[in-house]
Amino acid sequence: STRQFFVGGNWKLNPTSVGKAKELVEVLNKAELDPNTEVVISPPSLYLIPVRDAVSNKQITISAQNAYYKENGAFTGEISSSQIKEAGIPYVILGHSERRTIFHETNEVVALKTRAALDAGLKVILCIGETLVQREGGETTKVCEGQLSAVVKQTKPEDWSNIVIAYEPVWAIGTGKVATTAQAQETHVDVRAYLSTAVSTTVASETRVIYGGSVNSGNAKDLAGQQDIDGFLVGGASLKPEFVDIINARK
Ligand code: G2H
Repeated sequence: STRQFFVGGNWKLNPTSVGKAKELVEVLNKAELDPNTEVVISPPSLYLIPVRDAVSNKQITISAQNAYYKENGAFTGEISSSQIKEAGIPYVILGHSERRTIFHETNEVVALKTRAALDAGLKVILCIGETLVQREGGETTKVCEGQLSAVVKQTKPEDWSNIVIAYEPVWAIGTGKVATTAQAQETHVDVRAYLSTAVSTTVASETRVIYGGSVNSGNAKDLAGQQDIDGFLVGGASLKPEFVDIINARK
């Protein structure tokens, strides 16, 4: 396919100092990265600018982990997509399951945030995924489609060239329980089938659908070999040297 392999490092609320954040960047600056992989690292908001400045390898770009849907105003504690864009940060992660669960973000809020980010000129890593109860209840497709359809309502087909979908089954996040390659591939096919009917066949074939949830250097190659898995969103392992092996999973 023509879809460029994409590996994102979602640092979440880590590390605990800007010095440690720069050390993580240093490892990547010195590493030999597959030139065909798009690499995006996502530090906490406070470290976005120092991390941006510490990156010397042009292959690596930066992502915020969240952004509010208003540009400015009385929204204590928030940062906006236009501020992120202005700071030279090209990406934002939206709809991560931790945002949805811990911070009660609905599909509609995630869709408004996606609209605002695209309007500000950011590219979006849009996270979707089902819980264990939902998977066991046979609701995986329905849940993912509901999360996507809220975004479809806020977007036009041309917006999707600036969206990367991260399929992250909630039961596989930080639990060490990775989805089997077959389970991941199957859901990625379903996501594409949905995009094909809800948006267009072009968007379905050109949008990158990446997998997230306990990806590590041990399982990355097998997952990366699947036809519809276009890369990864990596949490825990993005804080370790093995992140380089995940970036190089197709090498
Ligand atoms: C899923 C993933 C990164 P981890 O949240 O978005 O985290 O790889 O630690 O499961």
